[in-house]
Amino acid sequence: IGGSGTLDTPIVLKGEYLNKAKISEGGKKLRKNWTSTWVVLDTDKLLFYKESKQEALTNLKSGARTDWVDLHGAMVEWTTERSSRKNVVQITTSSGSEYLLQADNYSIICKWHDAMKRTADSLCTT
Ligand code: I3S
Repeated sequence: IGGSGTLDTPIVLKGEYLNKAKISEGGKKLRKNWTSTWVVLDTDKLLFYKESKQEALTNLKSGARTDWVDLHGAMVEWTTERSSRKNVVQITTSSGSEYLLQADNYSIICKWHDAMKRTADSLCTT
């Protein structure tokens, strides 16, 4: 895939509601707080929106984006240790922040795991 979106106009490879918890920032542990979040996978980053899917899709530019993750140098892996929940994927950024993404449906989260891993791996050459 050539190019990448900007923060205001991401190239949406994938968008779905997932449960998200940020568990550390810059190496510092945070209190875990699971929230249902509209997650967008762009060609080089993940974006999180707190609005509904419809609002997020029609208004990607808005201030509804709560956070984003640079996938350059990020590690994407399954974890059974960081949560008692099932189907949890951990994303560790190059700046030392850690996020957990989870869905009860295995097939849904499995596709996210594969897509995020593929995206992060593809960035090694760009
Ligand atoms: O990794 P932790 O600290 O056991 O995560 C649990 C806590 O965040 C808990 O909230 P309190 O901080 O109020 O204890 C949450 O309710 C749990 O969901 C967290 O564990 P899971 O296993 O669900 O990720």
